[in-house]
Amino acid sequence: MNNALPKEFLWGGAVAAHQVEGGWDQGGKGLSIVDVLTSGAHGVERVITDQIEEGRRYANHEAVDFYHRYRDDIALFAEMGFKCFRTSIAWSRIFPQGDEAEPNEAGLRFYDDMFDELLRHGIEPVITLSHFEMPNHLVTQYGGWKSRTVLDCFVRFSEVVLRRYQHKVKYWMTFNEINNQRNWKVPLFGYCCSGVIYNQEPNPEECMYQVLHHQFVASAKVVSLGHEINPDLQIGCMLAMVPLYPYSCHPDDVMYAEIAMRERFLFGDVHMRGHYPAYIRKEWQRKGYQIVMEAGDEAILRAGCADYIGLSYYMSNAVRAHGAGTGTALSGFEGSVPNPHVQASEWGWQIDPVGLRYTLNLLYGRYEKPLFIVENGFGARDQKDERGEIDDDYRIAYLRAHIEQMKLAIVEDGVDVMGYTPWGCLDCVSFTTGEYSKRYGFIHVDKNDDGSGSFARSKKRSFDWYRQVIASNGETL
Ligand code: P53
Repeated sequence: MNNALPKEFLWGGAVAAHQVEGGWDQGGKGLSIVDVLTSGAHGVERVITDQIEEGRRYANHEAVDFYHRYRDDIALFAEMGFKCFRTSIAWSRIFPQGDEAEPNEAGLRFYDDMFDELLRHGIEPVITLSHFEMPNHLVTQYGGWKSRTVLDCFVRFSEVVLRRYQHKVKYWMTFNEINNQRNWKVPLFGYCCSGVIYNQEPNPEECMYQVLHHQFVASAKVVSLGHEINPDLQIGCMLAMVPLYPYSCHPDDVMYAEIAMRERFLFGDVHMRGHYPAYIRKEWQRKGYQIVMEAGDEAILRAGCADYIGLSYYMSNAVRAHGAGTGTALSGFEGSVPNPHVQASEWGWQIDPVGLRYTLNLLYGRYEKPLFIVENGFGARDQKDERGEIDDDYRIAYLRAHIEQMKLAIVEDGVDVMGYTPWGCLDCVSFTTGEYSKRYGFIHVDKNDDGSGSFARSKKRSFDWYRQVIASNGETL
């Protein structure tokens, strides 16, 4: 049996524009929805402030200053041997308000230069079109993705960047973790996915499905358009894959978990099969939801199936049919209960490497399309030792265990995995909490929650470890 990973396997790292770039008001960039989102902490919610308020902290304004430092950062990625680098394009750099007829040339040039720098080092850019941000104007003026106008604006934005970068960027994804907003009770998720705070709507769940319909149609349009522009482009969807296990072998738990998993599969089903599955039509009927669709939408969905599934995997959750009610916000599912067989991080994320192999098999079995692990990683508080170094063995242990399981999925189960890009390869601003202190990187950034710090970069112990992993194509773990 061949135990080696394919030689073209895409090792790399992942971030998102708003979590690293900073330069929030530079190069003609418009105000983005994340520019009015305050810093929080574990247990302290981030606040959506409509406009920038004095005396509040907004970590995304500066983030880790990648906007000015990307050349040095990319040199470090190259030193680790990255084959690819995943980031996103900030929509508000290209269309500051979102509804202009013409794009902002300075914004386009920034990404041209950054992509050129990657390519010069032989690093393939992997680009998400929408990663938890949009021009704020599209929210104040149109109500975010509730509006069909925003769909058109997004397609225009996508067309501009697909055309402009078609010879520099081959791998694209439409909406980052589109399924997070299924958890509509947490305001942050709907806000960042779509610019909509669902629990302020008269019927939050119905509204969420309407918004999703707009995004599914937008995604399918962009896939078709991208293939027209250049048939070589690979355009994927992107799902947050937190598998929901049955808490026990009680048939009710097993059936409960099956139904719970529809909160994940719905998204894969529409993106990859090009139509709404039977269970969701039944749910809409049962609840009396009227999802407005235009003539032609179904044909658009059918024609625009995504080429691959990008996925994040950090944790698994367990669900229980009876006597639950301790649901955690992250799983988003009412019946979720702590899994006694796994341990959780300080932020309550349950660590489960086998769950990655399980997830890859689940997705590959259902869709038989290539998978790309575009996020995986361990958020932790790193401490410098007396020599000023960070010995992040816990992060190495987490990544090693997950890579081992990924290899089993590829080598033993035959799952087609295109690549692996650990999240936050460069320390960045946490999405859920807006902290600097929840760190994922191989590269440390000297920046703290109170705003102090020089932005200086330094290598953690995991830096050399990951370099070896890549150099050996996953043999030396
Ligand atoms: P932070 C939940 C479950 C899995 C992934 O998160 C998730 C979430 C939260 O929505 O989000 C992804 O920084 C997301 C990134 C984010 C990363 O996880 O809160 O795509 O933007 O930074 C890690 O620790």
